[in-house]
Amino acid sequence: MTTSKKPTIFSGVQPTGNLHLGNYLGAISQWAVMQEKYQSIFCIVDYHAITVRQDAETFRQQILNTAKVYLAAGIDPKEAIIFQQSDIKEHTELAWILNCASARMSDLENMTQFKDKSTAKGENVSVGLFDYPVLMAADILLYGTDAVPVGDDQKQHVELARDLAKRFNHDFGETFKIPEVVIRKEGARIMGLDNPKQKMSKSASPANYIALTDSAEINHKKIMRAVTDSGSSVTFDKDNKPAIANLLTIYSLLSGNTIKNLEHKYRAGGYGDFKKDLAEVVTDFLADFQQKFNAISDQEVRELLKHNAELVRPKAQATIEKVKKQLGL
Ligand code: ATP
Ligand code: LTN
Repeated sequence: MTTSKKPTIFSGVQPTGNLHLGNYLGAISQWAVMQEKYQSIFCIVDYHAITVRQDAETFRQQILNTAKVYLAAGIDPKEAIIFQQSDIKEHTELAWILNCASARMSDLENMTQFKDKSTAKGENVSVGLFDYPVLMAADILLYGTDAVPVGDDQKQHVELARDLAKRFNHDFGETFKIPEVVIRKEGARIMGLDNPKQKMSKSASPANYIALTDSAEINHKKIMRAVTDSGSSVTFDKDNKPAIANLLTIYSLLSGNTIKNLEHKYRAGGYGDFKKDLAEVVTDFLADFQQKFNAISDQEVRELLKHNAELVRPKAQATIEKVKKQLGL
């Protein structure tokens, strides 16, 4: 990976819960498009996932399944490097160093995701959940990342990574590249089917999301039951018709049809026909995706992850060496 002249992209998904259409449309599908032009590194961020309690056996399988999702979404293992975060101890090492040298309590107190997630968990919040964005900054900065393709909700975390890198460079000498955030125009924030005011989330109830593993029957039910807006016209209006705007976005991204064309197609039909057709589009997508997912064995994934850890390790080590030197360690 050191020989490539292409700019580097780095991104990751937590191997928890059910990955859903929001993860796919907001992040992973975008990676597949970018992989040709960039030296691409896609991480399974298992250390982030343990900020909340995981069941060990389920977790082990979820880590493998997340790699399978990347592959089924079209990430080419010959073009891109898929690896497991906990295989490279330099991630936690750099996180600690950034904790001490660059991150401030006030930086982290301002993170909206922490505020949301900690409010939801009440008293039972780990220190790791608070520190989560610093580990994310370490992930990004270890590899000299140029760009970070993520969904809209992660923008604030990437901005923190930029700030920490700048602060470190200023205080200890030029060390880190400053990464750019990349957010796609449509699909950056897919909303929940049961509540179009909140993002689709795997931590919500199953009625909120379409999981990439949902059967045709379940998917059909979820879409037919998805909340709609008052009125009956299928028009894209995020402010006044957030539910229909969200369904139109999903339809458009999965079918390749423009939103304008879809509005025209359903101008006379009302919500029923529109939802029925959308359910079919999503079902076709899921069938194809699941066929690819199921064709990949656990063993294949284990070998790929093991091999790829060795590909990324030298760069991570070189960065840590440089950082330690700057600090006198
Ligand atoms: P949760 O679904 O529990 O809120 P999360 O967003 O905290 O999960 P991940 O599942 O690790 O964490 O997110 C992986 C990627 O998917 C990130 O780039 C994130 O921005 C993107 N993503 C997650 N939800 C959505 C969504 N509803 N719309 C668009 N992108 C999303
Ligand atoms: N916090 C991210 C996952 C993540 C990530 C990263 C994304 C961890 N490390 C580095 C991009 C780059 C989330 O989506 N929840």
